[in-house]
Formats: sequence, C-alpha cells, structure tokens
Amino acid sequence: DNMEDNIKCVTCTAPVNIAVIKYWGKRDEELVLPVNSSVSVTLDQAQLRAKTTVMASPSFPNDRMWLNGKEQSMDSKRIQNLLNEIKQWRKEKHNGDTCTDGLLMWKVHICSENNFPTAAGLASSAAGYACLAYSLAKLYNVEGDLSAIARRGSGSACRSMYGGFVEWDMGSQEDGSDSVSRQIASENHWPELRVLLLVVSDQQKSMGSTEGMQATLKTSQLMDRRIQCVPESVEKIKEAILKKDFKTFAEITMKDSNQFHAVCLDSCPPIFYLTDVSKQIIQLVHAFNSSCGITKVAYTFDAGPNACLYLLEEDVGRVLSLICHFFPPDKDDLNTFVQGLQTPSI
Ligand code: 2P0
Repeated sequence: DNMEDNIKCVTCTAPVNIAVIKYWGKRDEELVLPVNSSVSVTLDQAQLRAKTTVMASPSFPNDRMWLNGKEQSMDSKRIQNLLNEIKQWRKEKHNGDTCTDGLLMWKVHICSENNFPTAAGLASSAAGYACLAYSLAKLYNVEGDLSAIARRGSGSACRSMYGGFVEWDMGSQEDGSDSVSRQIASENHWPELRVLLLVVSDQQKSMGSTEGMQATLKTSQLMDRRIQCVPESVEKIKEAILKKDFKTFAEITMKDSNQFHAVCLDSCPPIFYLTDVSKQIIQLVHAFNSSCGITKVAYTFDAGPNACLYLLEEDVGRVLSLICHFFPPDKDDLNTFVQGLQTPSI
C-alpha cells in the first residue's frame, strides 16, 4: 500500500453465506434487483472463504483478473459494473476531479481464490464478489453501503458483507438504492447453531443460477405463488432467529428450499439441481426428525446437489455418525486421503 512505489495493493477475505430463504429471480438484470427478499446465515471465515488481492499501478497496461490462478476475461458486465460503481464513488468523493486523481487512471489486477470448489453450488460467487467489492473499496479508499456494490457482482454477494444472520431487502426503488442487506443478528447471537456441508458432488453445476432464474421467471406458473409466500416466511424466520426457536427456523428453512426446487422443476425445460443422493439426504433428515419426535435438523439446497444441514451443537455427533453410516466415503476418497497424508502438501 505505497503510492510512492507506484503500486497500491490490498488483500481481503470474505465469508460464504447459505440462504434459508432463497433468492431466485431478478426484476432488473442490469442492477441485480431481486423479485423477493432473502435471508441467510454467514459461515465462519476460518473454514470457507474467498481471498482477493487487488492491485493498481501505472505500469499495468490493462485491467486483468485471475480466479484460482486462471486468467478470466474482464469483459464481464458484472465485473465492469462493480468496478465502475466503486470508481464513481471515488470520483464523487473527489468532486469529479479525475485529473488530479492518478489512482483512477491506473489499471487494476484482481487475483481471487476460494478454498472450496467453485461453482458447485457452494456460494462461491457470493464470497468472491463480496470480497471484490470490499477490496476495491479499500483500494480506492471509499466508504458507503458496500452491499449495494457487491450486489452488482452477484445478488447473493450482498449478504456476505455481514456476519451472523442477514436479510437482503428486495427494496422498492427503481434505482436499487434500497436493495441492500442488513444484519438481523450478529455471529454471537446463536452460538449453538451449527452447519454441516455435505458435498455430494464438487463438479460444476449444469445450469448456472443466472440462467436458471431467468428460465423460472419466464416459464414457471408456480413462481407467482412463491413470490406471494416469501414475505411471510421472511418475517417468521427473522422472528425465529431472534427467539432462537430452532424448530420454526428449521421448518421454514426446509419448506423454502423445497419450494425453490419446486419452481425449478416447474420451469420449462425443468431444472434439476437435486440428485438421488440429495433426495436420500432429505429423506434421512425427515426420518431422523420424526424418530426424535421433534425437528432437530434442517436441510437446505442451493443451485446444486450439495446439502447444507442446520442443527444444534448437541446433536452434531449423532447426526454425523448417522450420515457416515448411510453415506460412507467411497474407496477412491479413502485412497486420495491416504495419498494426501503420504505426500507433503502445501
Ligand atoms: C441464494 N442462490 O439465495 C440462492 C439460492 C442459488 C439458490 O443466490 O445471478 O449467484 O449472480 O445474482 O447470486 C445464486 O445466485 O446469482 C443464489 P446472480 P447468484 O443463495
């Protein structure tokens, strides 16, 4: 971070968030404005995170970007919109006087990496764009509601700007100025709450979220009904979070996940994100809850087959052993693990 050395460099990390009330569908593609509000839980950065370094220098001939070591095109509209908006903030701060502001003329290099599979329905874009928005704001030394900037990169990214429990308010303004996220409760609010991520597949998903939601909005008749239902679910789950009412939290979470996958199935052609293994996990959770006589575990699935389970700390042991019993790791996984132990890794 030294302008005299003719390079300015910032590195940040950002966490993943998993929605319990899903975002699916945009009313404005350009501004990334959703058709419904959503609610999520931000995960601990110690385990899953994006890490982004942004650099600006007069010696860079163009803007360039790398994701997990592979160069990506900077032509992406989302990246351009995000970068332009941050630069606009900087201009406004300096009263539009770009001539004296060398930094705005310098090109940027962006390097981002995730420590988990990208595009496997593990919310990698959320952490990535949240991290990019935050790093660029630091680079350009601007302040403001960064959730609106992150949103321009990827809708769900605006929820990764806060820890704990977060709501992304869909807002009502045409310019998107009130489509921002805010914290419902902090990361210290419900320390007994745990998340288990069951990686069913780390392959890239077949249909990206952006295309998927467009198809659903265009073709699903059930989607209108979903849009009517969400506001009540949002209010109820916020109340359950504040009261630490796990049963209500869990039941709304599962219902919303199933409703989201129902509108996917109702799209034409239908969109399938759940696999047979995902469905077995759903059945296992319901069987476990009914054998306990109380809802102890909730599942939720994003635009991919991987399961996210919410449960309380006291039940983690029992649930993990149940999962390991019914879904034992296969031999190849074991071999990889053993080889991994034998080969020194960085
Ligand atoms: C969510 N998903 O609320 C929902 C649930 C996937 C299923 O937000 O087009 O990558 O970049 O705004 O944010 C994934 O959508 O989509 C997503 P864009 P994004 O987490």
